[in-house]
Amino acid sequence: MKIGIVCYPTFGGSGVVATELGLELSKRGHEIHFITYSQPVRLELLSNNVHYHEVTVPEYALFLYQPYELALSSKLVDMVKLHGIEILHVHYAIPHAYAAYMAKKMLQEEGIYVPIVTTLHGTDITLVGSHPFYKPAVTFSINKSDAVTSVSQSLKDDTLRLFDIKNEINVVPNFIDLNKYKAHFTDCQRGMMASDDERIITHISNFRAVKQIPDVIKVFNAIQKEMPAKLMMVGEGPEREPAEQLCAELGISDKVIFFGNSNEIDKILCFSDLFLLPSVTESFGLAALEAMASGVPVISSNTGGIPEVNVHGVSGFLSPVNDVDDMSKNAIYILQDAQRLSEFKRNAKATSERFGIHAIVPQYEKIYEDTLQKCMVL
Ligand code: GMT
Repeated sequence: MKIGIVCYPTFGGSGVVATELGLELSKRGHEIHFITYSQPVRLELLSNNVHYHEVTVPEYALFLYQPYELALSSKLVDMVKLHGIEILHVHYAIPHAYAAYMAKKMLQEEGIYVPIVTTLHGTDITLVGSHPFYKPAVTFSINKSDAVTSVSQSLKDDTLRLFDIKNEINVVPNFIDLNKYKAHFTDCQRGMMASDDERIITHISNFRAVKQIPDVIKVFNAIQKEMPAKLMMVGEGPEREPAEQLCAELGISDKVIFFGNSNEIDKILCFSDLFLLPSVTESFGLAALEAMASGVPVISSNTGGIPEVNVHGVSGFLSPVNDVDDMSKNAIYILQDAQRLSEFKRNAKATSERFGIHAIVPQYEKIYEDTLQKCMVL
């Protein structure tokens, strides 16, 4: 199949899922066309089967807001015609599903029919999409998609609760390439980050308010009072500066390393002992899954889709949002006993194996085939 993939190319779960999906589909013989405003961060190699088409928005001083949706719709029309793209898979409803619907309508005028698969990733529903300013357009775009998927049962339930949805929603969870997480970092650079007796705690996110960054710091603060420990903070975003400030106030700055964005999270995870994800809401928690695949247990909130990934008492522990005391207690329980820590590490890895790329990507392929079939009949 010739598949067009639209996504946000920056660091963030939806772009990562879209990119890894495209790359795996290309290995399975499909021709993939990424259409977005810059090359996705995890898309390193382009090939015969993997193409990238940049959407550019010409600046015009009259416009207070430059019309990205318009540029994207036009680019989709041009690329579908030029490359014979058969199906468009858009990740994140806003504004991608909306722009794709406009492209589909323009193409129909020329006798070309391209079905749209929309994948809902989380904040496009729970935080942004349900805002009254966007809700009618998001509802419309979901209902006009030819197939809709969500990354967890919890996100599906939220979508049906928040919007008036007529379409069926298929749950297709986030996935990981388990081969990438085979412990092959013989040069695992733990020694550069911490001494042998220190536990290494890690958090990876885009440092938005929804990630509840202060709770990461507070849980770590409680841990380091009980045992020698270091905290690795990976990512960039508006909450980074206040987080550095909080570390200074607590007098733990020397124990916290802020890395910024990184393309080498597998290397950081390979020397981590525990992962913290205390988010206010989280449709799935790809970062937690990536940690688990590296054999890192997870202390998380029990919100959204996280309980579908992190199994309480097995791969880590779940606590109510903001319950720093419970999260700290659970973290210390895992970390203070070496044998228990090893067991949680093994369990985390085993739990992640349910989400292997080879089990999940065929589910998307089936959705594409069914959608094309259904649209041919219509
Ligand atoms: O977590 C973020 O802020 C990034 C966001 C995104 O849209 O890129 O991630 C969402 O999609 C991921 C991939 O499906 C999910 O694993 C994340 O849980 C989800 N984030 C939230 O729901 C907050």
